[in-house]
Amino acid sequence: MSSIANVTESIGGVKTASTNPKTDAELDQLSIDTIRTLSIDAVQRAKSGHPGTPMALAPLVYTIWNRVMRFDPADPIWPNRDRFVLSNGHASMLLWSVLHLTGTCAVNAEYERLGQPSVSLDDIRRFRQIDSKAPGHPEYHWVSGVETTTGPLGQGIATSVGMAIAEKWLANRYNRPGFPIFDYDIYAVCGDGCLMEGVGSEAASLAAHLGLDNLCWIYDNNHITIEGSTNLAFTEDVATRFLGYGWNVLRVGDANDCGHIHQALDVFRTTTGRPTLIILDSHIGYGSPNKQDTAAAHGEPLGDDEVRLAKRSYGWPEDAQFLVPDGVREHFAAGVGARGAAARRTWTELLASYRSSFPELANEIDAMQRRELPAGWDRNLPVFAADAKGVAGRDASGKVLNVLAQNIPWFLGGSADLGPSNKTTLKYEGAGDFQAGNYGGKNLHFGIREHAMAATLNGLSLSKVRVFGATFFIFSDYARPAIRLSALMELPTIFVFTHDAMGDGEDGPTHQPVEHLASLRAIPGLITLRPGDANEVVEAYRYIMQLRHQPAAIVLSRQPLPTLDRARYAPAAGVARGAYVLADAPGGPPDVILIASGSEVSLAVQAHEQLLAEGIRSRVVSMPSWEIFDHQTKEYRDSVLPPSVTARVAVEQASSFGWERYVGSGGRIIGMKTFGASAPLKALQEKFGFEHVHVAATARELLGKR
Ligand SMILES: Cc1ncc(C[n+]2csc(CCOP(=O)(O)OP(=O)(O)O)c2C)c(N)n1
Ligand SMILES: [Mg+2]
Repeated sequence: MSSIANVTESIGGVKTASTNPKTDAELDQLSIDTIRTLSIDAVQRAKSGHPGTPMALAPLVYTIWNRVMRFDPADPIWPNRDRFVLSNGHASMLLWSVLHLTGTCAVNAEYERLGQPSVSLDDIRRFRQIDSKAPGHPEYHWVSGVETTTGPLGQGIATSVGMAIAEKWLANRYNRPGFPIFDYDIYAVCGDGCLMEGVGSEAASLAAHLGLDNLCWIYDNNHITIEGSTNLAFTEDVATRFLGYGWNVLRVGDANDCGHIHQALDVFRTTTGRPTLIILDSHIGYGSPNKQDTAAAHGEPLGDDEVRLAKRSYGWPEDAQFLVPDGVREHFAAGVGARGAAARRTWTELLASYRSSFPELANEIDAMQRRELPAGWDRNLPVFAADAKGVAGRDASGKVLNVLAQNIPWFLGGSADLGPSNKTTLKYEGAGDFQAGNYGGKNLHFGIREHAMAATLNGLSLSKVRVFGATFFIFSDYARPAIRLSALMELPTIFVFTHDAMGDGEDGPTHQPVEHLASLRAIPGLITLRPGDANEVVEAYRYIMQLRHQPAAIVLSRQPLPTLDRARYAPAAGVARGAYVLADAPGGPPDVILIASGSEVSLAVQAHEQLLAEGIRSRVVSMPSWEIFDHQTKEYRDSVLPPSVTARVAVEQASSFGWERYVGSGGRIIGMKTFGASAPLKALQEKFGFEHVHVAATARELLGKR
């Protein structure tokens, strides 16, 4: 209300060069109201969006950014910047406003600073329109300054826990006395939705267990969600819940009280040993006389009349649109701009002298930031000798992970309490467990929290640490929303899934994945790999580790798989092409092609030998990854699956869904059409047709040779 006199002087671009100097408090209010009105106008112009929460939280976001955060708008990827996560992503206009007003610069996918604004006023005018840098929800990789993609409620706060773990790990490895190279904080703003979602609870529990005192969540306690009052479905005592987890819980009773908000943030910064939750009482749609405190303010434009009334209540010129009054940009430049630039300058100087004292560590930091691997990253990878009994996929994986984690200092990971079964435990001397008091450990223990594990892994990936996380393949369902986000964000997160099919037979259908491969293959950008023997496991990791902007899921058997004789069959290096001719009929094209992945590869090879002995010219294609194969040249794909050979059989212990694309209308699919059953593996293989005699018979039948 204090800002009207000054603002009216610059309506519609007709500026009357005010000579009234504004006080800091006036500039604070003007800046806050600018965030509010930009948000209101953008939603109104787009005819869609969420105005109410930006109207309520503008003072909070203003205080965090302009008073507290160490963030340099000139370099939004400076490694030691404080992180800001907007977990209630529907309030994205908060972020677009502040990125615009701070003049945050754009960076491209190769980490080059482009010098142009990340979000222009024109982008805000085109909020939610095609190609605007102000999309509906915060999109990492699309808009510089967005630290993580949010929108699916709960993901942002869960991801922020990974960012906090990363900071602790980085500080432990790289800081030296007098060299606090990593000492940043993570701020995450969330709403009722984030705190209702299970993933938020999993992550909160883990954060407190790990004592992450670099993490501050601010909870927008507005008692409103889409359907109306939180009395409908959310009446728990949030403060008591978080105290129970072990958080430091603070309360700020008025979301417009920047002084108290600032004080609470200061308390967070001096609190050690536990994360902080600030419960902030707010009024959704603050300033809108008819919509404040109602669900109507959540997700629809206010309407022209109500926009005017809201602006009037702020003392804003009622007809001005997308107005950034004189002095606001300068106020951000003098606040976060100056503070961030100074902090980055000091840090850059610090890093320079660190580099002369600790050149190797500095090089690691450089490589990590560019998502490069250190020289020799793949030395000593195991080679497995031919062996009919063979090695379980998970065992081969465990050996590979233990080598990679020693070669790549910043490669770490863990499991959702299944380390001994997933074989993901890093066992070499000094690997250690990541715990409060031992933030240098490389074994992460996520507990039985698959969803938070996957989101946390994304937070670590966003922090440029290279990570893997493991569970049984069946429970990838519990992690799927975060797996999807890793693909959407183009992060090289690695998901290790063992017990890939019916290998733990007796556990029964609850533990036997069926549709999971198809569902992961359906996620754009995710690389799924189901290697067929131990050497394919090695090659799968060799491929995965070189990914910089894509997540991967490696799907591994519980039971031993024969290690194929690579002198007799093609080298496992073919994995890098997604599918390759493993075994062929000599001299000339095949009559029939058997295509298999994982445990079914050796089955196909057995069937192939039998068919060859019968004089049938068969070929075996090992196909660990559809996605990689699909990206090969047509020439290569046609050389593996010649279009003229239409007699094709696909064998995979998973839903048959989708295999038509490789076997064509004339082919056959030996897959799953039902759930499995509880029985020893052998009985299941027999019941569901995963036997080489059945594969051979299917091929024969296709060729009309019974
Ligand atoms: C996982 C998930 N479920 C549902 C939604 C749809 N949705 C978006 S906002 C919202 C209500 C959120 O309420 P709250 O977090 O209190 O936000 P406020 O309206 O207070 O800003 C819902 C259900 C979503 N974005 N993500
Ligand atoms: Mg709410």
